[in-house]
Amino acid sequence: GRIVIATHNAGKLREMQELMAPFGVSAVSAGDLNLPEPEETGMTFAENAALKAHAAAKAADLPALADDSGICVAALDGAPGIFSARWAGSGKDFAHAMRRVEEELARRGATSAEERRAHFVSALVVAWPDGHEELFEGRVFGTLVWPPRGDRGFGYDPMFQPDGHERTFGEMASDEKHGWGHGEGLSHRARAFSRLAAACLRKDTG
Ligand code: ITT
Repeated sequence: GRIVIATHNAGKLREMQELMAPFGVSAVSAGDLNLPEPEETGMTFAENAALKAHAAAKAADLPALADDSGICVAALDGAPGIFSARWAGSGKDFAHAMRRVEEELARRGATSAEERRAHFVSALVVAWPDGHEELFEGRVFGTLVWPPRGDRGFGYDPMFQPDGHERTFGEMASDEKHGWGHGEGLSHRARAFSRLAAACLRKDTG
């Protein structure tokens, strides 16, 4: 079968392709098909993932898989959250977005280790052209470091150190960030994919 990966984010696309590789499904990206980018008007990760997946499924007349994700900082009342991409501005400047997180923490006097807690969320929605959809979510908890470390990954990776690890996501090779070989995986996206895979297995086995 063929599926559309409904993202225009290159870093995310690469990870989704890697995470889907074991399934042997042939995937084409929304960018390759020149699909328009729908406006993300939802109030939750799940709503925005559904918006993107349904728009791509309708436009391409193929099943589509979308990821809506972001980083939630407890001491910032969950910000940037669903606005994680938007904090980088039109120039997609994530050095700036990470600095903004750090400045917001300082402004609020959030300096203790406990106040540097954050988690990533990934909401994956598979949508079919007939309007059917399925949702899978994953999250990973950790600590925000400053200054950022590492130049791998994308987005906020250099600032995020997952619990139980010494390296930030920005210092990890993608296999390590996915956490392959360790149960449900490590990253929010890998964990959402584990849940998707588990649901497919349940379906196949009745
Ligand atoms: P699409 O909507 O086209 O998929 P986008 O970048 O706009 O691309 P989102 O609206 O889901 O995607 O924004 C998610 C942002 O959250 C993304 O731009 C990153 O900055 C951040 N993010 C999500 N997953 C991440 C990860 O694994 N590592 C680092 N940052 C991540």
